[in-house]
Parts: sequence; structure tokens; C-alpha cells
Amino acid sequence: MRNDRHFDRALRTRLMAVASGALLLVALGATAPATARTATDQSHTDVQVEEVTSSSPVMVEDLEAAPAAVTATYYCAVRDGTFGCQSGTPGDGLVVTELFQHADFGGWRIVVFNPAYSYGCTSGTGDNEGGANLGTYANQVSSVKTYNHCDVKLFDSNNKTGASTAFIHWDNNLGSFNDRANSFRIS
Ligand SMILES: [Ca+2]
Ligand SMILES: [Ca+2]
Repeated sequence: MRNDRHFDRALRTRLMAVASGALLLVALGATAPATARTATDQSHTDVQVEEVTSSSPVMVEDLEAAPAAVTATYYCAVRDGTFGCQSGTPGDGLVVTELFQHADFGGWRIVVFNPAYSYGCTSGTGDNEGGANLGTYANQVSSVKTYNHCDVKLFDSNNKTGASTAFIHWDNNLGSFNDRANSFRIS
């Protein structure tokens, strides 16, 4: 199932809501502890996952109700013109991509968000809209989703080097790039 998430920019005026402070920010650096929030640790009951296909921006809180196939959720904040997971509070800004351990969006997931975004990614892919090394989670990603006009490009090696994919909008099975990504770039 491929969702058409293109929508009229003029409609994306939804104000950001700040989620509760219960969320944990987990940096993906190799030295970061792997703290997970489980799929059952949900503080919001009005999650609207269907908004992925709607005209409204997708915020971190919209993804809080993890699908049954998701076993753990980690967060990485990205910012324009930077590389590496940045400081940021899940709940601020918009989601740019989700990276999943298994095909068909299962296992652990990394919710990547840009705390500064209220609109989403630019239409082109030439600009740097953040990225990071996957650290502990390298060579495990098997499927990806993107949101808010963002695409993600996966690299075989750290620091956006080595073989890479095209910019991906949505892929439930990375095929030849399965379990290869060490770093990613958003645009
Ligand atoms: Ca995998
Ligand atoms: Ca690799």
C-alpha cells in the first residue's frame, strides 16, 4: 500500500502541539544508551495515525500509538544544515521519517523529527535537511516511511559515505539495501 502524501501546502496550517514531557529523547550516537519506550507506553489516546495520508502535518504525537509490529521506539532530532542527532524534545516540530528494523514496518523503529519544522521538508532534494549515523542501529534497517514532504537517503557507511539508495519516499522492504544502512540524510 503506497500512500499519496502530497498535499496542498496552503492546507498545512495546523499549529504545533507540544506533547507531554514524558517522552524520552534518545540520541543515536554509538555511546548513547538504548533507552526504549515500548509500544504499550502511550500517554495519548487521540492519536491520528491516519493523518499520515491527510492534509495535516504529521507530528511525533501522531505516531505515538505504535502498531503491534513495533517493539520499541527511539527518537532522533535532526536540523537543517547539521549532521547527527540533535537536541530536541519529541513533540516539537514534525516527523520527517521512520526507520524500521524489519520489513513491513516492524521491530524497533526510529522516529526522526525536526524540532524546528512547522511546515515540512522543501520540495527539492539538494538541500541538507539533517541526517545522522545510526550507531548501534546500523546494518539493521529494513523498511522506511517518510512524512511532511521529506525523503530519506540511506548510506552503507557512516557519515553519508559508501553506496547509497535513491531518496526514498516509502519502502516496506529495502531489498538489496536490507540491513545495510549506517547513516542517512533527509531532504
Ligand atoms: Ca533488518
Ligand atoms: Ca552498512
